[in-house]
Amino acid sequence: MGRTVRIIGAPMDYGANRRGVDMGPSAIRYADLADGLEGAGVDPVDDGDVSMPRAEERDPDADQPSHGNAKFLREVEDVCTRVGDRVAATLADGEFPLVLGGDHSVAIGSLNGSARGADLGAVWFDAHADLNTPETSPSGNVHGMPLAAALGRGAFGEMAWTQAPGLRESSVAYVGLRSIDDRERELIRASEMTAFTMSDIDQRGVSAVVDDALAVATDGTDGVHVSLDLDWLDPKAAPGVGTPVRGGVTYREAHAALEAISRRDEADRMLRSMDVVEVNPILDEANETATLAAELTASAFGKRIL
Ligand code: 6HN
Ligand code: MN
Ligand code: MN
Ligand code: MN
Repeated sequence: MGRTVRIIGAPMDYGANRRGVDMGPSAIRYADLADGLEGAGVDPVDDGDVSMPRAEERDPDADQPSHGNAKFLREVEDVCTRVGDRVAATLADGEFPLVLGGDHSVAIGSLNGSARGADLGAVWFDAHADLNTPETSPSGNVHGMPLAAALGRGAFGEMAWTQAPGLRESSVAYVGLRSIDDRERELIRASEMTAFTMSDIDQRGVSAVVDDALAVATDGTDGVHVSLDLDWLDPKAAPGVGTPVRGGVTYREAHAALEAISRRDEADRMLRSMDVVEVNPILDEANETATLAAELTASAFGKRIL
């Protein structure tokens, strides 16, 4: 018997600067995610979507004076608390939580839930560093802040709901960075995180880089959270994202990377939780990006060509 993978939809767009990313979970399901997972030998169970605060009540600045430059933080808290509780409950039942975004702010919930009572490592596949705080963010969009939130940096130090208790900075590895804000660059350099950029992938190949990222995230931890932001890929392969950055990994490199995750997981079952985020069907071409998201997820769980 394979593992049960519980699919948790988080149709969140409060953390991003454009609508449409809230349709990500539907689009990824429509792209036959469940069939792909079965093909990978795991047993998918769909847990449905967590509920969202009503769009009519959206007001980025309403009654949130103490949160500085972080839009819709109260809505993000509402959603991420529910995501975190579902992730923690899924793990307590011995199942694997797979969170479908939604914008990347949902990872605040995934990390919080996965790091309750466990030492967690994280591998962050992203063009962006997502390390802004309400103080440093140039946009105010919380999807550019989830790692800072989980690590309790800046104003997030006062917000217990954002924090991932068992996540140590030194157990976080980025893969594929290529768009970093100036303040984030300083923060990364001063941090204990490991950052592999696109240049590292160019020079060493994606499989070797992912193996190194996994070495960082597994060292002294109970398991690894994989966060897959689809803008990690080149926009040619994944056009349906809100913040595309050219120069990302190809379709083949992306598959090789997630296959490297599954090879390691086959050896020591280190994969603990995962989120797949930033798919925006409105910006997509014929559901190509959602289809890729579903395929890459299946690859992470061990789906092979032969
Ligand atoms: N994402 N660094 C930029 C910001 O607004 O903070 C972009 C963030 C993009 C976040 O794609 O998950
Ligand atoms: Mn089944
Ligand atoms: Mn991101
Ligand atoms: Mn990104």
